[in-house]
Amino acid sequence: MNPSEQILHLREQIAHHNYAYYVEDNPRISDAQYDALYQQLVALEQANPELITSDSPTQRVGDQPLAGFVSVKHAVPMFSLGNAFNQEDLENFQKANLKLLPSLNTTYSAEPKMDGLAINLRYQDGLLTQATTRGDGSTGEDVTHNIRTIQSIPLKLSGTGWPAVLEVRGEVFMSKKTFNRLNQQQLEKDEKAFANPRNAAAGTLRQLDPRIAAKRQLSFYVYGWGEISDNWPMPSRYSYVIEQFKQWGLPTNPDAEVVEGALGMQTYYDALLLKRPNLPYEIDGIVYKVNDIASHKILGFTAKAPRWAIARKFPAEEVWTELLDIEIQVGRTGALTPVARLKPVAVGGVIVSNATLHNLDEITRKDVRVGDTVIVRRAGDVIPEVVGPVLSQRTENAPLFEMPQACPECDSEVIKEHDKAVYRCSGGLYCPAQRKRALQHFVSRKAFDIQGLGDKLIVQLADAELVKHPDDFFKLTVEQLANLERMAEKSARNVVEAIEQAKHTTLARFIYSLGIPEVGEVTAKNLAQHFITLAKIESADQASLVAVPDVGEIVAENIETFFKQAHNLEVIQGLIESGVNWPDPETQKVDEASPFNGKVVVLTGTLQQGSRTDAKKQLETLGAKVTGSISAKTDYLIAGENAGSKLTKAQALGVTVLTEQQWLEMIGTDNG
Ligand code: 9MJ
Repeated sequence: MNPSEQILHLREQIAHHNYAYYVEDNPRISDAQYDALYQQLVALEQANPELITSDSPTQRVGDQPLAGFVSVKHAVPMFSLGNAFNQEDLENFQKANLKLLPSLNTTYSAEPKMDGLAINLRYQDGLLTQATTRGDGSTGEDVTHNIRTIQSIPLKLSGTGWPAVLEVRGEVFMSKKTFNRLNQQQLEKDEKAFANPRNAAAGTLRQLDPRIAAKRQLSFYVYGWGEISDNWPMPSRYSYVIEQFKQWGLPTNPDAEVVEGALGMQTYYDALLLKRPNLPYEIDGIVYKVNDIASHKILGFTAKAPRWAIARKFPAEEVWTELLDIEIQVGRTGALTPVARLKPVAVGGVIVSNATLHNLDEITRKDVRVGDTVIVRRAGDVIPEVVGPVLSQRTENAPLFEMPQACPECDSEVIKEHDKAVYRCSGGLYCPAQRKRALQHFVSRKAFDIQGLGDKLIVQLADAELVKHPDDFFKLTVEQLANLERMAEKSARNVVEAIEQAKHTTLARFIYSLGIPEVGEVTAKNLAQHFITLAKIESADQASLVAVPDVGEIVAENIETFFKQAHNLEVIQGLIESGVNWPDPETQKVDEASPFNGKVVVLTGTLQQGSRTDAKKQLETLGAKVTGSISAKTDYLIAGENAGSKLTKAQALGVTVLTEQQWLEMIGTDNG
């Protein structure tokens, strides 16, 4: 053999042993023998550098990091899958398909749903030329340099008969074993551990330097395809196509099976759920695909996903851990929220160490006690929750949880609101926790919207007693800010500048920023629109407050109480003296200019945006007279859904009929 033939022979042998080792998990030679083959190849290539080609196993790992990632548009979009959560969903999936295609062959490919990243591999004339991430489905990123380091992915297809262009798709993932080893190493290096194998795989593909990916040892299983040359005679079944890919050296999932009908799907599910803990990789469900490919074309796609495939998700994962403590958090309005401090535990792909327990009723209902072993559940991206205690593990005399009688932050008396599960600290703005939350609320996006004043900085300012009340923000100097830890002079300047800018606001934002209990953004807007001036809101009584849309008796009481407190009035005074301002009501008398001022209006049908009572209040605010029946004097009928006889009558009398949408557009609140 000449060197060229020798090199080709060695590459084939190495590819063959790679497959045996990485895909079949069944090596035929020892590591030392493999290394000898590899070194022989390296030596031959060094002696004959003109014979080095990109598909050589010596060329998997480039030695130069990339400068950046390049976006690539997919030749065929990469779709996602619809979800099923139970057997009934699967039966409906099959029923819907049978309805569209009564002759459907209900044989399915059932495959574990790998929890990794979808990748498109492009082979041209059998050589791997490009690997791209899914991205948003139409455009992904070129990660060829990292994908080439995955030993189980052939750089060159084996066998014969592949189409000139072949794009295969599948999942790049990290095995549980590799993941645990990687995290061990991360911790030894004092670096952050990855929350789950999926994040570890994603983090690896995001590396610009392929030498990192090479060390991390990712895996790959093929489960689909993208662009394929037209002249390739595609087999008639999905499972045959996957089998063909396997013949060409692409790794396929050994746990996939062909199953029959809804019953077959269920049997596979039951079996895989039992196998799940012992699988070498993480999965989050099962994918079922109609096996007959001709049917794929007939069934087609919905707006989001193919009709011929569906992902059945596994139920939320539950784990046991220890409830170390129940701590109390104090909110902006003084509400005390019990929070479970848990012994950190991995569940549903994240490490959980806290979970809200909501309130005392919830704790009593679940009967969780400090020291209990508790069940923690996390479904999908949902916030983790404590399901309840494992009673068999409870130690004797586990203490019942009680709400504190004094605020843990300021020692003020705790008051239980009648008829409600809420316990509140009575300290008001004397309580440092409430004060910090109130200050955070004051600068938040929908209130004064002061950029650069983050939660942490506010805690620093409050602890240093530089800001006690909202008006103190406007007295801050660059020097004061720059003296705080982790605060550079330039940032300090920017913050002061942002505070100065924020002085120009609107009455609605101003009201919202005060943090009156249960007065949110919408109520604040309604109050501003109804009363026009702050002075009128401050002096409003119950009766005039409940005339405002959205304002019921409780909210009216909260507002009245708030403006009776001397310390609140002092803060408002302070704000105004600091230069806080909003446009003069004289120049914004939208009411009189409103198209409803002086008009007679009737409401009918069901409104989507709120009750008819609220709409009536709002119309009255705009100067309209709202009546109950249609007459020749009626100017407008606002007709919601299912409008009946009033609509007919209005049409007969030639009264202008507005849809809810038209009405909202006229008053300029159609998009909130
Ligand atoms: C996973 N994640 O294992 C698909 N998948 O098919 C399998 N994903 C898929 N198939 C079409 N086994 C789109 C996604």
